[in-house]
Amino acid sequence: MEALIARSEIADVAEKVFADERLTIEDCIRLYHTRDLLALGYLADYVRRKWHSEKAYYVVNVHLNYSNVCYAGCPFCAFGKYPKDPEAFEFSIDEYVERLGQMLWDDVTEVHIVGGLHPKLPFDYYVNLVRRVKEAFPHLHIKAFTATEIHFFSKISGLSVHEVLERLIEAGLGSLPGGGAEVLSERVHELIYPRKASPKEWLYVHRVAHQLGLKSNATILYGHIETPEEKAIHFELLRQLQDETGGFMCFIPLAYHPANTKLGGKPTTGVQDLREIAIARLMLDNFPHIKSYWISLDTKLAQVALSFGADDIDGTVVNEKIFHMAGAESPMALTETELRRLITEAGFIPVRRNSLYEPIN
Ligand code: V47
Repeated sequence: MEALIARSEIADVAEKVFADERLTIEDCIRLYHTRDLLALGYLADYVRRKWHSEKAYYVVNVHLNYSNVCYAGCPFCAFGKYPKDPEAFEFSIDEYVERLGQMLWDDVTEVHIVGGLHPKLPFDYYVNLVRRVKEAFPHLHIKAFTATEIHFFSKISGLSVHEVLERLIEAGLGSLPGGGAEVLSERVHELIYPRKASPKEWLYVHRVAHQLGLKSNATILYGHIETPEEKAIHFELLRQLQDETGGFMCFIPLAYHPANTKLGGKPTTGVQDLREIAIARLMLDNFPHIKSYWISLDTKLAQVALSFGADDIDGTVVNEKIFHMAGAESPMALTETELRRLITEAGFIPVRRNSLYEPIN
């Protein structure tokens, strides 16, 4: 294979990868244009195996949104609804805890909690939500609120981002999910998520979270109006912050799903999806984990992505709404047995993990 790589149009980038040299923004743009998908995949797999050898991780978790009410109105999103929309919902804290209880079985170790930017709920609602979930289910790790929500809580409460995070941590927050980054570009921000945290604000929340000892994830939403240059800068910004703090655990490329959105457009293709996973693995040389989120890629491609740089396949999930409202045809849940089978059949060793990537027997 290495002889084939030497003849590939990305042979010079390959040399850097084998020499453990950091790729540049220009290298990244080249990788977005190469037709040599197998060479790209081989390089990403090479790096992935250096980090994790044959291991591929999964988590036994559930997702439960507290509300889909959102005033931001981002045109790529089919999940958020204005308050008067017949599909808008919000749970009281009692309802939330009850519903969550119905979804839990003995084995679940994580709940993923996100919502929209709700124009009316006070900051105390979110603190109490975390506190009540932790009191009711002390063994659960609470991965909650994107940096966009944290930034919004700071605006509605008049507290600093630091104070908002301190109060949530005190209530039982365990880590931050990676959503809301979209593409960290001023142009993309202005065009498709102008009412939400800007790239600088999103990065600031993660910086403060890391300073407070909270681990977090990062995402990119690809396949809409963004350019390869913008994605390369997205990686560069994340890589710089990670050099500074070391607080990111995992990066998750999210494929844009256009159904029921104002932005519309076409779904991504398999080649594009594998390219994004592989480039993420090569550019984010200081991120331990790259996730092929099966909800977004569907199970078959998420499995193949394990050979294109991904080492984590996320979890059992249950009750996902953001992608399914935008047309995702992936199942609503997978069992632990199904996750293990996907990983094993792909030639890797399944490792059940907790939310901080510690193996669980
Ligand atoms: O930030 C919204 C994206 C994200 C659409 O940290 C869409 O482990 C595709 O961040 N098509 C939220 N994507 C989901 C998220 C996430 C999911 C799973 C695990 C983790 C983690 C994080 O979903 C949003 C946005 O970028 N999104 N609408 C859409 N139509």
